[in-house]
Amino acid sequence: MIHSSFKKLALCSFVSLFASQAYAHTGVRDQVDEGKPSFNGFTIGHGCSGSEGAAYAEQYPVLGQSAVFPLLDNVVWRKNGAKTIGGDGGNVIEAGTTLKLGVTGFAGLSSAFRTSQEIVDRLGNVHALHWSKGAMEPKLNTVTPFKITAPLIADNCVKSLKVRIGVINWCDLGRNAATDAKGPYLQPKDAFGDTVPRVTGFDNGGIQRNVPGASVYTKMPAGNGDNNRADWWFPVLEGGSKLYNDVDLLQKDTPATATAAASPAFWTTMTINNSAADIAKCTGTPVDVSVEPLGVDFDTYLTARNTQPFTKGSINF
Ligand SMILES: [Cu+2]
Repeated sequence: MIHSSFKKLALCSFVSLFASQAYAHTGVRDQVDEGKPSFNGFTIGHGCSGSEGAAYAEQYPVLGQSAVFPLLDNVVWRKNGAKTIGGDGGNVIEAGTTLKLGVTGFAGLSSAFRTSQEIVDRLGNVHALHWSKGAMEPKLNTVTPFKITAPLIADNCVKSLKVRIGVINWCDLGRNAATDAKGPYLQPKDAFGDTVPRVTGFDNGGIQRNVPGASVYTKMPAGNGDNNRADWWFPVLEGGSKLYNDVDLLQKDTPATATAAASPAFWTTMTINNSAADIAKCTGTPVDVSVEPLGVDFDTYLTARNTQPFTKGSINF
C-alpha cells in the first residue's frame, strides 16, 4: 500500500480511449419499479486496473466479486443533504418499517465465476453475495446475477430511491493492504479451468488474443502491481470500517477541472423508481433519496472467512 492516487482515473481514461466508454465501472443492470421483483445483476464493464498513475494501465482479469446490500437498521438514508440512520428513512418507505430488499443469489454457472454464495444472518436474511472460482477476461464483460424485490416508496415526493451497494471486484488471491505490492501473482484460470487470454501489449505479430498460441496471463514473481488486489466501488463508509478503510482503494470525489465538472465519489447504485401516479401527487419538488450500508455491515458480512480465497489474515483488506 504505497500511497498514491489516480488508480481509477488511469483505468477509466484508458477505457474511454479504446472502447468509447467513458464510465464503465461496475454498475447494476436494470432500474426497478417500486414494489416489484427484479431479476437483476451487477455489470462488470472492465478488468482490474494496473499500475496506478502510469500513462498506460494494464488490466487484469477480475477473479471474483463480493457485494454488501443495505438492509434493516444498519443503513444511512440521505435526503436533501440530511442523513438518517436506520428505520424508514423519515417515511421514505412505509412508516415504522425497515429496508428489506429480499436479495436472493442465483444458482448455476451464470457469470464468469462458477461459485455463487449468499452470506446470511441468523434469520436467513441475505446481506451479501460472493462470487469466486473463475476469471473474466478483461476485455469481455460479465453480469453477476441476483434477484431483489423492491420496497414501495411511501413518500410521493421521492422520485427514486438510489440503493447503493458495496461492491468489490477481486483482482488477486490471498492479499491484504500490507502484502499486495509483493508477488507472486498466480496464473488465473477461468471458470472452466482454462488459462485467460492476455489483452494488452501490441507486440503479438497480429495474433489475436483469443486464439490458440496467443499469450495468456501467467504467474508473475513480482505480483500484479501495488494496490491492485481489488477494485472497491464505494467511498469512505458511514460509521467507519475496520476492514475496508484503505484510502488507496476507496472511491473519491473528483474535483472540477478546466474541461469537466466535479463529480461525487462513485457507488455501485440500483435505482428504484416511484410510480408516475405517486409522483404526480407530490405538492412540492420531488427529489432522489439514497440509502447505503454502514461500515459495520461490511465488517460483519465481508469478513476474512467470507471473502476467501481473495483476502489474507483478518485485518486491513
Ligand atoms: Cu470504470
